[in-house]
Amino acid sequence: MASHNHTMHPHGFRYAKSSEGQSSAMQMSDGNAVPPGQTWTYTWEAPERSGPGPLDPLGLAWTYHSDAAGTQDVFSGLVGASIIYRRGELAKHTLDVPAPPGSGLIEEVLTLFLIVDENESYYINENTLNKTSISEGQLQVNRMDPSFQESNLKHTINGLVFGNLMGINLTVGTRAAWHVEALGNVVNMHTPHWHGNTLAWAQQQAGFLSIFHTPYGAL
Ligand SMILES: [Cu+2]
Repeated sequence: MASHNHTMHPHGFRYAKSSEGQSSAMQMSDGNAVPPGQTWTYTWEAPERSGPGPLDPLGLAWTYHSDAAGTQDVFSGLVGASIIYRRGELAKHTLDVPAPPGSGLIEEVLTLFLIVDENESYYINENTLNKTSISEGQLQVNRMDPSFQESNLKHTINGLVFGNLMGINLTVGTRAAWHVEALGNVVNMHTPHWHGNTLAWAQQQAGFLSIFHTPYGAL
């Protein structure tokens, strides 16, 4: 069970204030802070404008995240994505890659580039004190030590560090769409690079992308 209040706050959708899921929205709604063990149903609508525009790819990925205490929620790992397709496209795509042979589905990959600042995680105390064999009395941690703070910046793709994203398999000769997201604070500037492949991006061919926090891209 969660140890803190959480919410679901979407980007890209239309919603009433009661479905915003953002504590800083300053609106009294139980959906702005859902306590552990409780439930809340959000209603989000995807009007035409939530989907791809005329020059966009076939589907657009939007971020959602918990926002009960701002960045703390994201830096505790509570972040994901929704993809909104052009009308009639959903059934032609699959996030299971590689797609089943002969299915003709468009393979899709979604990668979130995020430097997780664990200094701001809900779990920093627990992780600092309890995840070592050193007893609490013996552990000397200076939270303000710049080196300690730097050591808690975890450079991740889909929440995984040190190359633990085990590889993404796509099928030769199949169309693929690759959604790229970045979130976080100002240090989040990423340049994903596809060695040996080129991408169609904004009506150009590209080998890499420059992305900053919060925007998204689909290739
Ligand atoms: Cu947000």
